[in-house]
Amino acid sequence: MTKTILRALKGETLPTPPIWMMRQAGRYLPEYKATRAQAGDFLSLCYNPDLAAEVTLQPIRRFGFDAAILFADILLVPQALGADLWFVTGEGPRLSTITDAAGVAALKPASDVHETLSPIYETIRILSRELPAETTLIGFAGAPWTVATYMIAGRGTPDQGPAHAFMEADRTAFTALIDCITEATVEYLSAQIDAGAEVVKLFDSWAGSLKGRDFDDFALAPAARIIAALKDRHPDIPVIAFPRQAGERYVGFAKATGADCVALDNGVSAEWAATHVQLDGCVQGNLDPRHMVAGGPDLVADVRRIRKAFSGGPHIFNLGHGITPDADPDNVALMIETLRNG
Ligand code: 1CP
Repeated sequence: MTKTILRALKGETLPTPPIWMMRQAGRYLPEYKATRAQAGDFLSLCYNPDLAAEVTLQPIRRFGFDAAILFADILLVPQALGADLWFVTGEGPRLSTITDAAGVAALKPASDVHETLSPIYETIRILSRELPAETTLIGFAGAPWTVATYMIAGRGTPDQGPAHAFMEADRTAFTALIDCITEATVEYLSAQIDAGAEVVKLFDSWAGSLKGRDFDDFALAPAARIIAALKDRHPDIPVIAFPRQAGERYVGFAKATGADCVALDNGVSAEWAATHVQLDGCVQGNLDPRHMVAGGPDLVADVRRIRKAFSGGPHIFNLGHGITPDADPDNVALMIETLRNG
């Protein structure tokens, strides 16, 4: 029997949509915090295949999600390309910055990324052995624009200002950076698939700050290139694209990029997306992550509303963005129980 997530990704409309959750392994789970403490810092956890596999499995054991997502981070690719990367507790990631064409030219070639990233492939091999037979293993990478915003600013930014400024100052050098990340991402995701990932997802968390031609050139085109290269090497592996906060640009995104599924944030309504986006194939997501903090009847009502809105086509249930550290695991259980038992 084919796994439910793979069936939905092939275009099947299922009576109960399969479910997983962005950031399902994370700080809202006490068992994650315990393993994280054992590993030391966040990067040591990412690069420790046994412990990374353990935290990937924790939400599967606790909740029985239909998919597991590899535990790693989108910022490992910049590190593999030669950037310095560290995490400041309570604040987030920090990287050495790229400020001009010379900085782009100094990056390592895409084919070199495996040297740094090989422990990630080992995590995937462990998970392929240890996951329950019905659970799908999802690999992932950041989309080039989102990864570039961190490489340029050296940290997360509310408006991606430094990346926009670089783009305006030197579009050629900026395009070279996007091309470099694009090639590295093809290498990385291909190797994840070779190791056992059954689906891959591209996270373009900051796609919403690209408009017009910039969206075409730096969100749509790189995703299309990555997906075409992956389909060439691995024609049967489905790809989920997440151009977060793309708004109206969600329309036609799957067709333009070749993605098998588009992940929706909670800034668009499920009813709108059902008529404008789901007509091209599978959709995923859309539940406001704040429900995982607040719970209660509003959570139950929204799960039912989203399920109903997407019931006419292929759908994978998920949040509109990652679950937050202040979420209550009981609300996750309530979401799953509402979905599966009406
Ligand atoms: O302290 C901790 O334990 C670290 C918190 C944490 C976690 C659990 C970070 C730091 N990364 C992760 C894991 C992670 N990151 C996963 C694992 C799989 C899962 O979903 O369970 C994934 C898919 C990511 C992807 C990721 N990392 C994205 C894209 C998705 C999104 O949330 O928008 C982004 C933007 C990052 C960068 C990053 N890594 C970590 C933080 C706190 C951030 C955001 C930094 C910022 O913008 O300020």
